[in-house]
Amino acid sequence: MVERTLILVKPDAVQRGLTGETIARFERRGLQIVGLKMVNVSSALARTHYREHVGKPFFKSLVDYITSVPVVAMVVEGPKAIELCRTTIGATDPLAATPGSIRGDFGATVGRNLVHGSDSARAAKREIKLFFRAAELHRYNRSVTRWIVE
Ligand code: ABT
Ligand code: MG
Repeated sequence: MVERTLILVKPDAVQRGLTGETIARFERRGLQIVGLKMVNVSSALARTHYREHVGKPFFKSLVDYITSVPVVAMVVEGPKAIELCRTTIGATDPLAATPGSIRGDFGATVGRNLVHGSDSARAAKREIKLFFRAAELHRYNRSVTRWIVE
């Protein structure tokens, strides 16, 4: 089943120069990037995006963090992309994340965990809409992925 999911390269990853590395992990996994841009996350967008965490003790620092500097937002497509991306990203707490995952290789604390990936089909649909207009998403064209010798 081909799915789309929202990935955010969070402020700490952007500032540490891990944008390319992060994008490469998804590309090399065999997934396609169908939307990509840098976004200054407003406080309103942060609150909507993380609405399930409203009221939790870490909510304010979460909003401060995600709005601190621009993030790189992308929509990634592929078979079971939602679960595949979550596995590629690793567990929420980098301490528990498997080495080989992004958080397992580059992360240290849950409050600076580098990457976001939608956690369900419902969340993916909602979050993609928050960050991208339909016209900003592209259909992947398999006919241009191989050399054509004329
Ligand atoms: P996201 O991909 O950012 O949604 O992380 P993930 O889905 O792996 O984890 P969840 B549970 O959604 O956490 C959202 C953000 O809240 C931060 N957080 C979470 C804390 O700072 N302390 C906590 O105890 C928990 C549970 C980490 C997540 N990301 N950020 N930034
Ligand atoms: Mg989450």
